[in-house]
Amino acid sequence: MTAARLVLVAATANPDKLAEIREILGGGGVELLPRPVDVPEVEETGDTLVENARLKAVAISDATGRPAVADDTGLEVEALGGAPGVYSARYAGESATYADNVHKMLAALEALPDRGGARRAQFRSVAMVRFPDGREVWREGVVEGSIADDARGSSGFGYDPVFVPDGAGGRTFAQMSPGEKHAVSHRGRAFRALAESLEEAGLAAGAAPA
Ligand code: ITT
Repeated sequence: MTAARLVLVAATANPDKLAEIREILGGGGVELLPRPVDVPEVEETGDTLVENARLKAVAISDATGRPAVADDTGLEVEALGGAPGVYSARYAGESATYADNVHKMLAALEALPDRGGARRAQFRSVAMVRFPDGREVWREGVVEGSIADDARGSSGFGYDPVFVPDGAGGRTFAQMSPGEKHAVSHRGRAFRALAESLEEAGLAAGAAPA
């Protein structure tokens, strides 16, 4: 007998993130539906990744009456006091492009007396499922690394061309295949842990269907 799949509506409006979440969860006990286009953009007014993930998941779950899954992610750079962190999407302004954000980060590090030293940094993701009855399950994923001197590579998105994860031979995420990135990334870790928790709670395939 095949276990029932848990159907989740994606809360992300970022197609690059949606593609990664699909790749990471692919083949498991979760089926992912795209974010409905008629739901207005959610203002990310929280001070933490968990608060912002909750705002996005609640909005989509309330609008659709179905369980929703959200991802909130930040890049924390030690020499910049943890910035851009929760403001990663709008680091260089409300309508900043990925390139604008990368440029601002490299310039901010270059302006420091020792160019930011070892440029230590980490990506942090919170992956959260919210059910229409108010239950929620969330997990966090972190990957440590450093910020490169210059942008390198063309895979991935966002800050990938300047993030060098530890243990990958000095390559940036943008110089790795999607599978290599997901194996060690913040998002890969957060969503694999989330899928495991949903399974353990009997909410996704892998557990006996209700
Ligand atoms: P949603 O809120 O609609 O999901 P968003 O792009 O606003 O989309 P976040 O608030 O989580 O998502 O913003 C995080 C930003 O950090 C994102 O816009 C990218 O610039 C960057 N980012 C997130 N994940 C990344 C990754 O895996 N690699 C590189 N940069 C990433």
